[in-house]
Amino acid sequence: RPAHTMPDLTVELTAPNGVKYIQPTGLFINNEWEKATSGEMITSINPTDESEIASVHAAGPEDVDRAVAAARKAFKDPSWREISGTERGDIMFKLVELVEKNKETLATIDTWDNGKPYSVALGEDLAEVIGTLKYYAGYADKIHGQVIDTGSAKLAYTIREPIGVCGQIIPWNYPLAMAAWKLGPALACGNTVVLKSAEQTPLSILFFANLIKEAGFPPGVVNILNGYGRKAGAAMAQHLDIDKIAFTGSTATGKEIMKMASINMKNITLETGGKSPLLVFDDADLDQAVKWSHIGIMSNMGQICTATSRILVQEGGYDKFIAAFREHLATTSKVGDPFEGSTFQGPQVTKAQYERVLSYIESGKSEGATLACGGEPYKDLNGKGFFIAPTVFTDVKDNMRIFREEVFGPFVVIASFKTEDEAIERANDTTYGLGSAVFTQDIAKAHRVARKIEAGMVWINSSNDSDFRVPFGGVKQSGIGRELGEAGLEAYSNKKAVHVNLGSWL
Ligand code: TXE
Repeated sequence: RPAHTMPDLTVELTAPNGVKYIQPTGLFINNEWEKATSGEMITSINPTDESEIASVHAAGPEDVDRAVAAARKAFKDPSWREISGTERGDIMFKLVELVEKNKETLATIDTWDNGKPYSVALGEDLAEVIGTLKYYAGYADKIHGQVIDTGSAKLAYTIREPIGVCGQIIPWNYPLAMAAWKLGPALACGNTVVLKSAEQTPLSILFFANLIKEAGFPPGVVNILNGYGRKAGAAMAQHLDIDKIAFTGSTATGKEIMKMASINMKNITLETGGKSPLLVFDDADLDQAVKWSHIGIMSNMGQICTATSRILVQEGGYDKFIAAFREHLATTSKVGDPFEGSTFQGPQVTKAQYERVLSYIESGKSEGATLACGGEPYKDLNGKGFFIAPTVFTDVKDNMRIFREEVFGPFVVIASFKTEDEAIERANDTTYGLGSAVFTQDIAKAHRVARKIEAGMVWINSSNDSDFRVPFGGVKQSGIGRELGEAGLEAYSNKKAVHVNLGSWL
């Protein structure tokens, strides 16, 4: 039954920008809406004014079992398993069309639930969702093996096969975009999926689930669960009938998932935390370095895994950089209601994240770094909401917590360096290795540094300029495996080798 015929599993909502829509609140299993067995609910809070938006069902282990059984059945069913890549692509293109048609509603829900500016939700997140799904829809009929020449007595070839039932656990910073990064390659390769949204932001993906059904995916191919990490997420990571687990979130949780996933040696992709360096050399275009540094840490309220949160500036340009960065921040980083067109920075996603950032501000102050701006909650909207004034600490020492730990807020540390070797050494002196950025006009230096930096991604003269056609992922404790680009397809398919004896008779 469509969600709107099930009054107890939907609620009619009007968002702060006036958009009215029907919000599903159940668990999406087998293309149907279901209640959680335990009756447990999750209430979504609007981070802008701390009001309740809606409550959704919270899956427990029994519900995970049902979703996995649906996904397994769908994986074996000819209606998915035996169709051609072209047909899979057609269903995915239909989904792209439906997302395009509903993008304003989807962006509205993400802004309401997550707090990100509406202009960003629509112009960046939804554009990325559409672009990513379209990119992988186009790949669905181009996934094939190889013939490997092994001499005339033998024919050897490979077949690219889906992995099976994939568990996907996503975070709250880009609710729909993270879902698209994971669903796109999984579905293009012919897998079936149980996806768990983050408990902080369950709403948009539930609306998206209706579009999955409408696009024509057979029942059970995509199942979407709301649920807490320690209950639903852990049940997925330990499930014996899930073949792969893909996770984006904190490094600590990633390690736990890795342990749990070992129970049946699941294929695993992890994209975890970071403390990504951004190096500004004396010969850089200062104006560009300032603007990109700002985008690289202050966009999405600093809740970006690849945020370039450690800025290292060569000593000749250090003071100038700080002055220009502060100036740019003051004129650009307008904090406020995310539905206001001029807002650059909305609230942090939850009270817990807000308090976490404030605790790092305290840590920076007590460790003796210089507070160059911000350093306190931002109070405007009647004193409500999880807003933080964009915060900059300078003269930060490498051993300070704020230099080493991921803060995940509009919070940046700036330090100076003398030589190229020193910059590289300090950039690499971290347990993380996700993003990195280099600003210089010396082309040889740019590429030299890019090679030496221990990170999954390097931006030369930009920051966080990610693209769904290019592989994304980390080294060290920032993750395992790659998403996006062709690498995303590798992560969701196995290569089976077939050896045909053409004449090696015994
Ligand atoms: O992350 P968690 P949290 C970082 C960032 C942030 C910190 C804490 O520094 O401040 O993590 O955020 C599910 N078994 N990032 O607590 O716990 C959970 O339900 C299975 C970086 O929100 O990693 C959610 O769906 N699953 C990051 C997802 O994991 C579990 C994005 C992420 O939650 C689980 C988010 C468990 N035991 C936070 N525990 C990035 N890399 O972009 C939790 N989950």
